[in-house]
Amino acid sequence: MAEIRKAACPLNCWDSCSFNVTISEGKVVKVEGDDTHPITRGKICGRGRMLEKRANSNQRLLHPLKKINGEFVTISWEQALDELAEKFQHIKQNFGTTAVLHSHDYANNGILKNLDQRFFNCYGGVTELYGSLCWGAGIEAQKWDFGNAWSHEPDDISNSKNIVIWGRNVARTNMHLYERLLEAKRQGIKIYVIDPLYNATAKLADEFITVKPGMDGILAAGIMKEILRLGLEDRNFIEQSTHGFADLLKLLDSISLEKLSEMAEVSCEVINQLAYIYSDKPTATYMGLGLQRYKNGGNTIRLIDALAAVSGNIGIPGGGANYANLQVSQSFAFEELTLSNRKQNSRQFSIMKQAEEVLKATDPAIQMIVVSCGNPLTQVPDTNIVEQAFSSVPTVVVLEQFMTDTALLADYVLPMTTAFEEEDFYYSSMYHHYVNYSPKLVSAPGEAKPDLWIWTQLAERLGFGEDFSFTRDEWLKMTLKPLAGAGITLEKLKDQHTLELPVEKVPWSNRNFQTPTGKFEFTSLLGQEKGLNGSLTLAVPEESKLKSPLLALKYPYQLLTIHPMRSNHSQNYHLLGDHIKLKVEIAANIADEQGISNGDYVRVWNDRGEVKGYISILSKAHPNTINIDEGIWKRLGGSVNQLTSSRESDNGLGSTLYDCVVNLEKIN
Ligand SMILES: Nc1nc2c(c(=O)[nH]1)N[C@H]1C(S)=C(S)[C@@H](COP(=O)(O)OP(=O)(O)OC[C@H]3O[C@@H](n4cnc5c(=O)[nH]c(N)nc54)[C@H](O)[C@@H]3O)O[C@H]1N2
Ligand SMILES: Nc1nc2c(c(=O)[nH]1)N[C@H]1C(S)=C(S)[C@@H](COP(=O)(O)OP(=O)(O)OC[C@H]3O[C@@H](n4cnc5c(=O)[nH]c(N)nc54)[C@H](O)[C@@H]3O)O[C@H]1N2
Ligand code: SF4
Ligand SMILES: [Mo]
Repeated sequence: MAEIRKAACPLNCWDSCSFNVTISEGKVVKVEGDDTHPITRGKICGRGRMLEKRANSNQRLLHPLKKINGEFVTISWEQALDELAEKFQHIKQNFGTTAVLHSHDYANNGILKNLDQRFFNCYGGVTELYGSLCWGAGIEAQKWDFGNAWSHEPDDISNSKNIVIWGRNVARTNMHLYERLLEAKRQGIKIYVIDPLYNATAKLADEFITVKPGMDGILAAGIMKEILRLGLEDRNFIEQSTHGFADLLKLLDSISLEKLSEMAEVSCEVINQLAYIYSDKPTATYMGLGLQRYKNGGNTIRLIDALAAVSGNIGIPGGGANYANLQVSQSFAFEELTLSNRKQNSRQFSIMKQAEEVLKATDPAIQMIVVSCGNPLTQVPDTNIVEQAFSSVPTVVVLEQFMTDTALLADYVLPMTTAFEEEDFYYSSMYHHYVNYSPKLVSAPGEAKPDLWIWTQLAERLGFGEDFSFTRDEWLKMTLKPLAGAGITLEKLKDQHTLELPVEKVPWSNRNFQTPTGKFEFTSLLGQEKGLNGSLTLAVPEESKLKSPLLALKYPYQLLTIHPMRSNHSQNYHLLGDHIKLKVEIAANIADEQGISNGDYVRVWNDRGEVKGYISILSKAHPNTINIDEGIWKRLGGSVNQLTSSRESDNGLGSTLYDCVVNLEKIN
């Protein structure tokens, strides 16, 4: 007899959907949307539905594996855990705990997935990664400007007069915002899309504005310059609630509108039009993460924030400089969960440069890498160096569901459960502020185990078992403690399945910013305290003709590697079938210049590496722009990160994945 139960999407996504999962004979047979969820309202995407296929796939890892003489052999859990515990002890005694590197990312949004940090802290503190491949530059930028990265609640969008979707591929990556855009359009709200690619969201827009990749800050500066020339700025907000406006004026006076227009490759007429749109309040800005994956990424987000401030769109219903919503993750008891005070030693590597850091580490050199919830061989920039680094370390341990590119390089591969095989609750700090409970629905195949089970088993063997002697209920209650005052308890969450977190629905409406001056900061004191340039600048991408003219001559095209439609990063490619081909999308001018047609086989390369794939011409993309969706596996022609750079963003905390120039030629 089939049974339908509520569950939640575990994937790293804006939307954090609630599910109705059909179970029959102990197996998940169908994943559908739960129409009682106030935001996701019964609709889910193909990645969510594919979780059934992921769970039931015959490619699942079922037993612990150990590589012996280059071949994986099945071993027992007992042997795997005993050997690993012994290695942890040996490393601690002979090299110190920071000889272990914990490499992880955001593969799963379950709260208990953070317990890996508790394990490594209790072990004594390992080498950890800081920064984020995903959104780091922008988060830091908003901390400088507002003191925090908070967004308006989804319902607030109906208060807008204009909506600017700035570098977010909403139709593909954030489907429930797309639903809201459709409603907004019916309501008569105007929608503008600013993007180098004419994506599915652009099709819905009243106007599509194409911009040179990485030049959005320059465009925002142009719009501010026009607003000020026309006297359309919000004087009250600027005078009462901001710091450093004189510095901004000086910056805008240092350059002409024509020059800004030429740099951004957006006409003065369009800039003028955008000045009126921003002043016709309330105008909401929804930024994506694409536009900050550049060397100048932090500054770009800061200039867009500044535009929202100058035009008076901060702290008002229907406005906002919406990027991430850290109010969500800030609701839980992370300290108590992860026990960072238990760490005796620590060392940090940048997540972008983890491979280079491994290769040059001494005192101590890295003896073991443990990978949880990530696939660095495919997802971290400059793949060839990542491969070299991971191959150079004596022991690599990968906790995985499938034999990924990273797992293939490992010495130990430990088989993990998928979301429906363990209990947790799920949240996302990207869009809405609801949490979803997800019970264990089915048993795991073979000997697959939850991450938490592994940390618990290893902790026992290493003598800190009591730090892990909690039941799932106790762990979940621990994380929810700060929410007791708001009436949020585990019992209520289990009973109601989806709960709304207490957040500011229109952040900064009281104009109490969390910055050192308590104001919105055009010139950031926090940035200055960190020894960085806290002033806004007119910075451009590192790999651009303005910054690196010789490089741009050799590599005339800008490569974007945006998120794929049918996969969350690398997670589904192996399930989509072996006919999958790497698609190279190119702007029409490139096809014309090189005499290339749809379907042609090409090589795309730069000094870091090359990939090969099949052409698809984008008639409306910004000139000289190429896109290859990220996430594709080595055996299918990837990773595209063979081409990308491990450089960090201006504020040190973000990646520069889209700040990448390449050349391209037709091959046979
Ligand atoms: N289908 C699908 N959805 C996903 C994911 C997935 O892998 N697949 N991943 C999830 C995760 S982890 C994340 S971080 C989010 C990311 O969500 P998004 O931010 O929407 O996704 P990206 O693919 O990073 O890039 C988005 C857009 O930025 C544009 N862009 C790139 N460079 C620039 C620029 O310089 N200026 C401007 N204006 N636009 C630019 C691209 O053309 C693209 O349209 O998506 C989440 N949702
Ligand atoms: N070129 C390029 N590179 C990018 C990006 C880009 O836009 N362009 N985007 C970047 C962004 S935004 C992000 S967020 C990162 C994402 O980088 P990752 O998080 O490394 O990417 P995923 O493909 O989601 O890989 C996660 C792996 O974790 C496994 N996994 C899933 N659930 C669990 C679990 O519960 N436990 C364990 N142990 N493993 C699990 C999956 O099988 C998968 O192999 O990639 C970044 N890399
Ligand atoms: S991947 Fe995102 S949109 Fe798709 S089902 Fe999961 S949370 Fe919803
Ligand atoms: Mo991400």
